Amino acid sequence: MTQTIEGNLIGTDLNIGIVATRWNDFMGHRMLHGAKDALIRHGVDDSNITVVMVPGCFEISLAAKKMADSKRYDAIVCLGVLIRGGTIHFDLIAGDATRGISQAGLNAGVPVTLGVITTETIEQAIERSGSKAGNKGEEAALAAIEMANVLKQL
Ligand code: RBF
Repeated sequence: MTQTIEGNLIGTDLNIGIVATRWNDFMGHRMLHGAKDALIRHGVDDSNITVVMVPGCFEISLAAKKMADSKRYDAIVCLGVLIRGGTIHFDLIAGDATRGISQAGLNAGVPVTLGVITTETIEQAIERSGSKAGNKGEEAALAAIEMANVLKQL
C-alpha cells in the first residue's frame, strides 16, 4: 500500500517569517501584501508573522539564514523583484540570491520558499506581482504553509 505524505494549506499555529526587499518597492509591496493576505486567509495568526525588510535581493539570503537558523519559524518566505536592466548585475544577483536562499533552508532544515521574480521589464514584474500573471508573493506564502506541514510529518 503506497503511503503518500502531503502538506495541507492550514496555517493555524504556524510561525512564518518573511524576508522582503526595498528595491523595486512598487512591486515588492504588492508581493508582500499578497503573501501576508494569503497567510492570514489560510489561518496564520497576524501576530505569528514576522517581516524582515532588507535593501535588495542580494541581502535576502543572509537574513533568511539567520531566521532559519534561529529555529523560531516553521517556514520562511523570501520576496524580491529583480529586473534585468542593461548590466550583468542581474545574472550575478539572481544566481547568488537563489543559491543563498536555497542553502539557508537546506542548512537549517527549515522550509524557505522562493518568491523572487526575475523579469526583463517592469511590465512583466507588475504582471507577476498581482495582476495578470498572479501574485508570486502569494504563491510563495502558500508553498511555505504546505512545506511547513509536510516537514512536520517527515
Ligand atoms: N536589488 C533588487 O532587489 N532588484 C534589482 O533589480 C536590483 N538591481 C540592481 C542593479 C545594480 C546595478 C546594483 C548594483 C544593485 C541592484 N540591486 C537590486 C541591489 C542589490 O540587491 C543590493 O541590495 C545592493 O547591491 C547592495 O548590496
